[in-house]
Amino acid sequence: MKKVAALILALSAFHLALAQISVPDELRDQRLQWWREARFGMFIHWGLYSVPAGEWKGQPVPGLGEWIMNHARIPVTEYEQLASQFNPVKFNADEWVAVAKNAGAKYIAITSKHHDGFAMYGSKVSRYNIVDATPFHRDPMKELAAACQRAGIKLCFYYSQTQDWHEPDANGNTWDWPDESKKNFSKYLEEKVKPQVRELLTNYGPIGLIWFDTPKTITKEQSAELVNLVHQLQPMCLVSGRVGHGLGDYDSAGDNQISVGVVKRDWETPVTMNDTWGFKKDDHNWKSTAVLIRQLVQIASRGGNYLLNVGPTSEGVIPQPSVERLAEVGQWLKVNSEAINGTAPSPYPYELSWGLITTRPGKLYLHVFEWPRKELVLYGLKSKVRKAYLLANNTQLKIAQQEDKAIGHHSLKIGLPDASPDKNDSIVVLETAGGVDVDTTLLQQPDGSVTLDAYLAEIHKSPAGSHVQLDSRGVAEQWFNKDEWMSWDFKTSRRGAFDVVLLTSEQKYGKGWEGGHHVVIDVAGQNVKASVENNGTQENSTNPYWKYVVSKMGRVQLDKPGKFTLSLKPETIESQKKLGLTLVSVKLVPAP
Ligand code: FHN
Repeated sequence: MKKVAALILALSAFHLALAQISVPDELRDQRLQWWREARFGMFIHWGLYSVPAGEWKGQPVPGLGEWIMNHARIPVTEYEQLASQFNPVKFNADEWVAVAKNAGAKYIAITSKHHDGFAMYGSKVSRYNIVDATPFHRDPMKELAAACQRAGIKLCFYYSQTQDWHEPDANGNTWDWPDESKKNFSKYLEEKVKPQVRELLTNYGPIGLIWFDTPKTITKEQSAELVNLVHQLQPMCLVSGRVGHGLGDYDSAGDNQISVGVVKRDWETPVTMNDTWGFKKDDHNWKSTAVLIRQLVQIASRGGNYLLNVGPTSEGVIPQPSVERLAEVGQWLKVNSEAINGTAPSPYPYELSWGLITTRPGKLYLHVFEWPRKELVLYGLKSKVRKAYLLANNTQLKIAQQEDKAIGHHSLKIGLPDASPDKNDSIVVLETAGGVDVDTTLLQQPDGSVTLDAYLAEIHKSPAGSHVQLDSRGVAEQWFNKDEWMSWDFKTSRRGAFDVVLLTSEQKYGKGWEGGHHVVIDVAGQNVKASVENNGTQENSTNPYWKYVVSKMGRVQLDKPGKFTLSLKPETIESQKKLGLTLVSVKLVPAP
């Protein structure tokens, strides 16, 4: 009898464990509420790495500042010495929180422990922490928690769960402990990660989110255990997507990568303001405020959150260029937050030539980056527009709405003043009668062009394998198989001759570009055969880390307005550089 009872108990424990992994959490939506409303947070990478600030033994160390221990293969015993030099006497929690608040950020996510393993809070689990191991002896997380409470900002903790270069059993330190077979990851997880996560969620009041990072070799069960631990300690605390195995409360896009198209799950992207996360004294490659605002809008228009990083110095100072840019973003948000916080994504699956759209029920916010003279024209909006005005100053705008039933074409003309209210992004608000309804077909735009993005293509994969895929930027890559091709349906409202232009992309992380592929483009019974050559490059509006390559392919004629299908089929694909064919979009540009 006892045996049966034990078996039943064991089975139910097993089922419970499975249930914890697979059952969707009903609290998830509640947890995400503040976060969806926020749309914008400030990331802080701060740790011992701010002492060397990118230089080791007089030599600059290339790469991310917070990775210096790894990149320079610094032994633990040497790196530990940095703690005695870390004394951030200029740290002032209220000032940091004020920087975030003035920027319009609604949450702060700060490194409580990065990959170097050093706890930036007073931990009883390991003496390798800011209170016990540095002359500072203060707990900045305690001070930040109090300052955030005062300012109404959510405090969130970054925690590196898998990589810890200070620990023999964790991932990552192959220079002090090269023998991977001796590593006992579970021991590290049980003895450091879980107790430290417990401390962070017990000693600092309500925490908005634990930002786990780089899941690497963690198993699904181990990720689930961390998720459960967080939710058990603070049921309303979110868990970032990088806890691993899709178990986070939301998805995380790659660093500095902005997801495209209609993204199904809640998502966030972390972005550097220069090229590093942790402070590096020689990194002055600051993104302009115009780019930062555009990134924020681009992410919001696709239903995501923007987590913009600052890397304070070892004295505890947020670099001035970051403070200035954040203040400028804040000035813009003071006028325009209605078009960001708590908004829903654009109803269009593609971007417009002049900018982007965010929405609320019955409202569209047209973010106009390129201010047209006198008039803005929007195609495809089926809802009746009751009113149009500038968000900045409430100026009412004249509108003319038309429908051409014969070709199912909707056009809205909005009269604009000559000068834009904002040099970066001026917002036109449209109030609609009823909900927002748009024609989601790919449409020819008011300037006559048609853009067919790779992420909106039908991808015809070969059963033979080696599949072309879309990376997180929406760029088609891994295209080595010439039997794989793409097609798009689109609608035009004007006839004419068009130049066919291909936009391909440099690959991420400086891997470069490969050309020389022969492709055939078919549309309206005509085909254009050409080689993909570099006829010029084009900057990407929100990401300086790769360029687009423009290839002029030829000319086609579309004799009447209507529906068309365009296909792009490779005849040969070059792969000497192992990069193959990429694709951002095919464009039809009205011929001069
Ligand atoms: O390796 C880290 C890196 O140092 C930084 O913390 C970023 C922020 O998203 N996350 C990892 C790389 O993706």
